[in-house]
Amino acid sequence: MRYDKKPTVCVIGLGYIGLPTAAIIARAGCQVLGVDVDKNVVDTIAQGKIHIEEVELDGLVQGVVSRGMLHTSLEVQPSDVFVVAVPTPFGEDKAPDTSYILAATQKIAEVLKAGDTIILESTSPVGTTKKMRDMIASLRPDLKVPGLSDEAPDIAIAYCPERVLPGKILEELIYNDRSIGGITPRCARKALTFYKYFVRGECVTTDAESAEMTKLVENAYRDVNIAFANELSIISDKMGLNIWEIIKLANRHPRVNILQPGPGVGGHCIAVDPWFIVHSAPEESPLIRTARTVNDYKTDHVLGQVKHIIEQNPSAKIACLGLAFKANIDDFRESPAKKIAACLAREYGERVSIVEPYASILPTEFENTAAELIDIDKAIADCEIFVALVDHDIFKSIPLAERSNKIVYDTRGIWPDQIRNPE
Ligand code: SAJ
Repeated sequence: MRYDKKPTVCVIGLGYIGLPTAAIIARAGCQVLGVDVDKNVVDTIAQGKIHIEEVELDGLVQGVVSRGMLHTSLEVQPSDVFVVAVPTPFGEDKAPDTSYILAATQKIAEVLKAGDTIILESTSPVGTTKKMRDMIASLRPDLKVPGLSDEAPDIAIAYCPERVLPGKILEELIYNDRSIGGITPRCARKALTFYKYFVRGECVTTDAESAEMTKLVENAYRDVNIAFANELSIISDKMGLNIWEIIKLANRHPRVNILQPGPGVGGHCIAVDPWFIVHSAPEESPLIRTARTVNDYKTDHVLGQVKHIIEQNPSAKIACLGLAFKANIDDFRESPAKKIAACLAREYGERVSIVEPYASILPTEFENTAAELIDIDKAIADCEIFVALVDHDIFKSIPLAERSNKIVYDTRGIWPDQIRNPE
């Protein structure tokens, strides 16, 4: 199956996934319209600029916009392919909120024509792609939709989750394998033809529900494995053992590969997606639920231990190293490091300084605190307590000579040459 000429594409949602995806598709030679509800985002990209940080994204967007391959709009417009990459947050009760997906579907329905393909990329609870299909069927009774008619359908609908890692998005968009779940096999083939324009990894077709569940399973797998590492670190704190040494030794076993403990799990994916599984099957998912609880609790555990150290050293100044949710990125969303640093700033006022090379100002959580954003040299000169919260390369490079007189609490194991965390 081939498109006679490269399809026109409308990417809805221009965030961390939608914008890089739109730019890569445009670079592959498709005319792309990027749509977002935020006028600021639409205007910024229209000028060839970007509103998020991602390696090499600025040059790519600037290039495709200046060549006229990527345009932006607040409105969905007729296209051959629609790619939906909007957020799916969860509510207070951890129930997934698919309202952005359904709002996008409604907009697509207004401009949909026979021959079009709709692809959902947002992380979604199982059954969401079929919900989109049902919504299209009710809004556009003039179109034959897949799976609801014996005749050949007019349109194709598929689920194809992104699985790219922040910091490596452009590379992984091209080289990762993709699972493509069609409402019908024909839908999957249609979507596969599209992905072949820009994906070099293998594209494997399946049904929509399996692809939806696969995405949730991937992130739940990682969450459970990080929870194992975090639980081991809490146990080791109690037993007075060095968890970094133990994990390093255990991982020499050919079938053991324990992940790294940290201050908790951050970002918009791993700490959220497992709840979608728990919400669908609460009785059947004790392990996944407990992993979430352990990873959330790890942040409180770190906070408790750091406070203990601070209170034993009443005049010492404290440097919190890092706010990002993980190393070498400027993304502070749902970051346990930010949560810990902000709690310390609220409690210990001007004794607390923050070092975050990826921030130019402190996030809003630090409003009404006396905490200051300082550089690493000032922290080395002025602070007696170092709380290492993020494993940014710049922190790893601080030699022992510059830390040996510090009281160090290292949540990431970045300084194996330092005496382990004080009890
Ligand atoms: N973390 C640890 N210990 C580890 C690994 C990670 O504490 O050994 C922490 C990180 O510090 C961070 C959090 O977990 O706070 C998540 O980081 P991550 O690098 O594991 O994942 P994300 O959130 O950046 O991206 C994940 C990826 N999923 C998987 O690896 C299964 C990515 O491929 C997905 O595309 C992304 O979620 C997503 O959008 O769903």
